Amino acid sequence: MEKALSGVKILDMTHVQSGPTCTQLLAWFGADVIKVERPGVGDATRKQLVDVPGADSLYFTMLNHNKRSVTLNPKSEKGAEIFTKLIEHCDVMVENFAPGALDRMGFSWERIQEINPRMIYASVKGFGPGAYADCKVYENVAQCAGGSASTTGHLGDVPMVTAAQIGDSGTGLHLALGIVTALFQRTHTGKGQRVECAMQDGVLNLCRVKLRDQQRLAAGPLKEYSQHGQGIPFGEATPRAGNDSGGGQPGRILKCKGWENDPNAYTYFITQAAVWKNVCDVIGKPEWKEDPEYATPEVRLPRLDEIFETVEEWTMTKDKFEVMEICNPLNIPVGPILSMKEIAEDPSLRETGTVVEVDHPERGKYLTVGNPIKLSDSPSDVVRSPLLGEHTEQILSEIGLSSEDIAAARDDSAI
Ligand code: CAO
Repeated sequence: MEKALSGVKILDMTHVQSGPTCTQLLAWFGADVIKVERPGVGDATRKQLVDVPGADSLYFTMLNHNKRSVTLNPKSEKGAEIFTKLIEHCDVMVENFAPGALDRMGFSWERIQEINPRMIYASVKGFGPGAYADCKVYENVAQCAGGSASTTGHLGDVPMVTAAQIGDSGTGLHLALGIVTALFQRTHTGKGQRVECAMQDGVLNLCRVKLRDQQRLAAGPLKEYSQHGQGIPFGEATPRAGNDSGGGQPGRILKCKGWENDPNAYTYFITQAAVWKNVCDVIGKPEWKEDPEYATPEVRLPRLDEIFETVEEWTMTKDKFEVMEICNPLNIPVGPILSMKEIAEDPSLRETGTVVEVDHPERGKYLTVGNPIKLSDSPSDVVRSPLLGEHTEQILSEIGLSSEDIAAARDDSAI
C-alpha cells in the first residue's frame, strides 16, 4: 500500500531527540528519510546511555526507525559538493543543530533556496528571535523557560520537570505539522519555505491552560485549585497545583489497595459533576447527593480535601484495576497509574502497534513505541534504525554519484 508521504524525500540533519522525533514520524508516514551523519561518529546518541556494549543505544534506535543513514562531512570540499546534490534531490531539510551551525557549514537558508527553491527548510531551536536566540537548549531548559516547571510540582515545593518530553518530542511533533503544512502549501505555490519551531514556544503551547489561569487570577482565586479549599492565598503567578486536575472537573491521585508496597498502586479519580450521584453511591455516601453542602460543584470546591479523603477510603479497599472496572460502567472518569513495566507488558498496546518489538542486528530484540497516529490508509510499520552509514552507497548511487564520491563520503579523516 502507498503511504501518505510516499515520494517525499527528507534530508535529515537532526540529532539527539527533538529533530529525530520529527523525521521518524515523517518516515512512518512513508517519507524517504535520509539521515546525514558525521563519518565515523554519527548522531551522538548512538553511543549515549549504552546498555549493550558495541551496539547502538536504545536512545538512538528508538528515535530513528524507518530512516536510511548516509555519512558525509559537508564541511569538506567534496562533502559540500555531495551535500549540494542531496539538497537538489530532496523536498525537505530538517535540522536541530545549535544556532548558526548550518550557516557555518556554508548552507544558509539563502544558499539552500538558491540550490533548490522548492526546498522546505525546517529547524528546531531552543528559543525564537530575541535575547536568547543563540543559546543551546536541552529538554529541561525548555520545560523551565516554557512555563511548565513553574506550574508543575507541589505547592510550597521546588519547581518540577515532567518526564513527558514536551520540549524535545513535543517540539518535534509541532515541527512535523509545520512541514506537512508547508508541503501542502507548496502544492499551490510551487515554492519552498522556512519552518521554525522554538522549544520554548512548543512547551508554552502545551501549557496554555496555565497562561489561562494566570489571567483568571485577576478575577479572584482559582477556586478549582486545592489551595483554595485549604485557605492558602494566591500570589501573583499561576501556582503549582500538585495533582489537581487542570480543568473544571476536580481530580486527584488516590491510593489503592497495596499502595504501602507498590509505588504505582494509585488511581486518578475525577469527581465529574455530571456523574456526582454515581460517585456518591460508589463511595457509600448516598446522602451527599441531595445535601446542599455537597450537591453542586460550586459548594463542593471548598470541601475537596474532605471529599477526596472519603473517596480514597473507598479506593484503598480496591486495586487500581478494580477501581476502573467499577467506575467505568458508571461513567466515572478514572485511570490506573501504570508503570512502564505494565505498559511494556500490556497486550492491547502490542495489538495496536503502539508498543512494538523490533529486531536489531547488533543488539537483538528490543521494545519501542510505534506511531501513535493511526491512519487507516497509511499504516505504519516499524523498521529498525540504520547502522551508521549503512545506506551511503545505496543513496549516493541513486543520485548518480561515482564510487570515488562514495569513498569521499565515508572518509572520516577530516573529522
Ligand atoms: N559532518 C561534520 N560536522 C557535523 C556534521 C557532519 N555530518 N553534523 C554536524 N556537524 C557539526 C556541526 O557543524 C556543528 O559544528 P560547529 O559547532 O563547529 O559549527 C556540530 O557538529 C554540532 O554542534 P551542536 O552545537 O549542534 O552540538 P552540541 O552537541 O554541542 O549541542 C544541542 C547539542 C542539542 C544542545 C544543540 O544542537 C542545540 O541547541 N540544538 C537546538 C535545540 C535542540 O534541538 N535541542 C534539543 C536537543 S534534544 O534534547
